[in-house]
Amino acid sequence: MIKGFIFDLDGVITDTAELHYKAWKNLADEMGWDFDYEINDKLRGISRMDSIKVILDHNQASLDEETLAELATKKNDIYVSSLDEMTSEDYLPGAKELLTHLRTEGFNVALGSASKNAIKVLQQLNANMYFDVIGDGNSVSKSKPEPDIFLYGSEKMKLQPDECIVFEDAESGIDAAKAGGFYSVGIGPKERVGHADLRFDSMAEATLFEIKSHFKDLF
Ligand code: G16
Ligand code: MG
Repeated sequence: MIKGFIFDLDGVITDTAELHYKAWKNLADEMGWDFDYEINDKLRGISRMDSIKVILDHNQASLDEETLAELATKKNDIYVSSLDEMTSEDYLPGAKELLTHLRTEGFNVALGSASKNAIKVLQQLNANMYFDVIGDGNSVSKSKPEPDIFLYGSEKMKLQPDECIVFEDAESGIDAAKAGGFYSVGIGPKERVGHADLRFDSMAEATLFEIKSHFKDLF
């Protein structure tokens, strides 16, 4: 029986991927590193420090941990200031409607984001009221594809993993949901989230009606 939902933030509730891209691009240009949208897509759902390592590997470069941390902080400063522009108009189409519907039907709802800036993003969107539990990059130490962030959410909601559906736009996020024993909904192309139990191209199609129709034995 499904009693709860756990939502990833970036790429599911709002599209911060573009803002992350601009901030990484800014740093990469300064460092003379190659960085494009294809690599940016590989950073979906993974932590800031893991992200900079992916960029470094792509450029066959190596730097000590301390320099890496400094550069990641620099990128983060650019990213965080770009969040000031975000408003309550910046939900991905369909996201606010689904969150509202889940509230009216009385489901438990948690956030399960890898971002350490999730609170700021929720504030900018004015989205706090949709969540009973906030799990973010500060809640657990092991990031996706480990299931810890989703297990944090289900435990706080006092639910078992198989009573929850996880929404994710990242390959590593669907891997994490599966590793934890959750049902999963992938948002995005088949090549990225085709291994989810159910997939939609975008949140606009992810209505509660569609979800209930697919997982009909679980409602
Ligand atoms: C998000 C993004 C990732 C980002 C990560 C950490 O995860 O998708 O690209 O690297 O957060 O973000 P921050 O640097 O703000 O801590 P999610 O899980 O919300 O998709
Ligand atoms: Mg995401």
